[in-house]
Amino acid sequence: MQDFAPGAAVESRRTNGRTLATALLDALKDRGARQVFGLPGDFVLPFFRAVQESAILPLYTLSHEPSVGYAADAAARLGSTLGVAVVTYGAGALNMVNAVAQAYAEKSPVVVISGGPGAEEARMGLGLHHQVKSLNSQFEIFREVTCAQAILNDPDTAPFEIARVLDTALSMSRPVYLEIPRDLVDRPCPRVPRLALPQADATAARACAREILDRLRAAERPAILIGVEARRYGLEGKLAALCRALGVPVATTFMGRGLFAGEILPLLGTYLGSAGEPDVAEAVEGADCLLMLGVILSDTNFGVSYRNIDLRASIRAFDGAVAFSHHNYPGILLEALVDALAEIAEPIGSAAAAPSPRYTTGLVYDDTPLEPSDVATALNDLFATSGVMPIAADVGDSLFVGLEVCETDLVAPGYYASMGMGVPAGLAICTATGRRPVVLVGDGAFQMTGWELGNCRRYGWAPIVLVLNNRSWEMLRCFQPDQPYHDLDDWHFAQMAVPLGGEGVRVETRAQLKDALAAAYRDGRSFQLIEVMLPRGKTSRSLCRYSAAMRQLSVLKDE
Ligand code: TPP
Repeated sequence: MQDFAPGAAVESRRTNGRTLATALLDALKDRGARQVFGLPGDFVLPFFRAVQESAILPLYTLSHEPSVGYAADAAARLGSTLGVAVVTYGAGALNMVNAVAQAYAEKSPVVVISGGPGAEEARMGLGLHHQVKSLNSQFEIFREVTCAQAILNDPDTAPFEIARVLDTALSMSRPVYLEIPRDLVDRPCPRVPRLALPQADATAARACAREILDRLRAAERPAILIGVEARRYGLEGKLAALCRALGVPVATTFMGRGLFAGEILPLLGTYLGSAGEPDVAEAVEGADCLLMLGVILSDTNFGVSYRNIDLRASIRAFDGAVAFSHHNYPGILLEALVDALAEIAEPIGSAAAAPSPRYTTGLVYDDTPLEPSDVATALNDLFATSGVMPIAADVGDSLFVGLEVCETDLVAPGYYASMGMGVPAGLAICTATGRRPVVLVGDGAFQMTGWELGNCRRYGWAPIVLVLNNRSWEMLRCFQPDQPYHDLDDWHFAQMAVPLGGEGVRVETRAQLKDALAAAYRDGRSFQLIEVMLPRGKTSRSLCRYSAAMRQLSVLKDE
């Protein structure tokens, strides 16, 4: 938990008509939140009314709480800022735990706001509807998946509590939890203060930067690997400049895919170990000094190759600390380190701004039945003529098809890997960026949250949604072949599009896919669902390589 200096609050005691709800909404907006996603219930109705009537932040309701959490998470990732998810007590909030857990694991600052029982009803001594074990059960559950929490049961202390919790979310880039008793929502409340955050220790950051530069200079084959903290803290521009100044080859992690779209730097591509491009693997694994900036040490980032990376020869800056050999520098935020490195950066290598990696283009217009990688080729063709679009990819082969599409903004849960994020993240792209996204989602994941497309018409959203329908949980079949329980039925998703307010078409050949994509691109009036029919037992080239590499690992050898 963040350690704030007591008494550092610069606080006005006057309420000026401000209520607990509007004080919270103003504080969210001041700290960068741009919208609220939610699903109401009786414990949170007073807060919903306040959100609507105050119009401080626009409100978007969705149909199921997991989607609310995923959308808030995606908005946070896209804007390098707070995402907001508002839900009711118990049935609502607990329905969102998995999405918040994912945001925690992947360092996304989602603010969970839950309504809660009022003071009077808490004193009744009766079990309240939506209560689990005690009235605090929900708080305790969220304590595990958030980095700061508060129940705002005292309007006098609420401003400080809100500031403490929201500023912790921003500085740690992890989710937080706020519960508002429903009878306190409209109570007068002073403005939420700006707290004096602990200052980064610039001297320590400079000392650390000097040591890092010495090590990079002494190395024969230095390399830089960059992960998601670069986006979470809005550092892509600074990092691109630093890498250009150093002239050291750079790769992004699997999770960091989509970083630096549009930036100029010596970027080799995405590091995927033995499942990825050999030149990227060689640069990262062959480095005698690997500088890892903002990288989560996860199996998806390194699992297919960890035996090849010498962590002793690496420098790891993550979660506010820097570690290498037996040295540890605590309390150094990534931005402070990047700034300190930029002050002293000098050319170490001669790696120049690399031309973008090549991606497959030129899908032949014919009657050949489709395979998964054809989807990426068709998108590359579309983007080459019409400009790139942001992508939201779900878990399954969609994630790997996304890796075969040229560099563009990508939202995908590459570590915790919960299915169901694709469509809600696509909707978040629509509202958070105003850009039209492409959603890549398998039929299994679409069965979970695809219905959220029914909310597009109300808000004027028009994503292009590619449902990769192989009538199968195909990714699991890669790890465990020949089991009938991986089979799914054919749900004919395209036929559901019109009643949901969009357009749908089912495609089976390359020519049909090309035509459907062109038509979907032209028609931005409503969501466009393209149901891409794919054979069971066939995955993208990237997933083939990844699953082959994973199968080498002992955990999967027996399957
Ligand atoms: N439940 C959740 C919420 N997340 C998960 N990752 C899983 C289960 C395990 N899982 C990983 S991939 C997968 C499953 C069930 C299958 C995905 O199927 P689909 O969306 O059809 O995509 P495909 O694998 O066919 O490309």
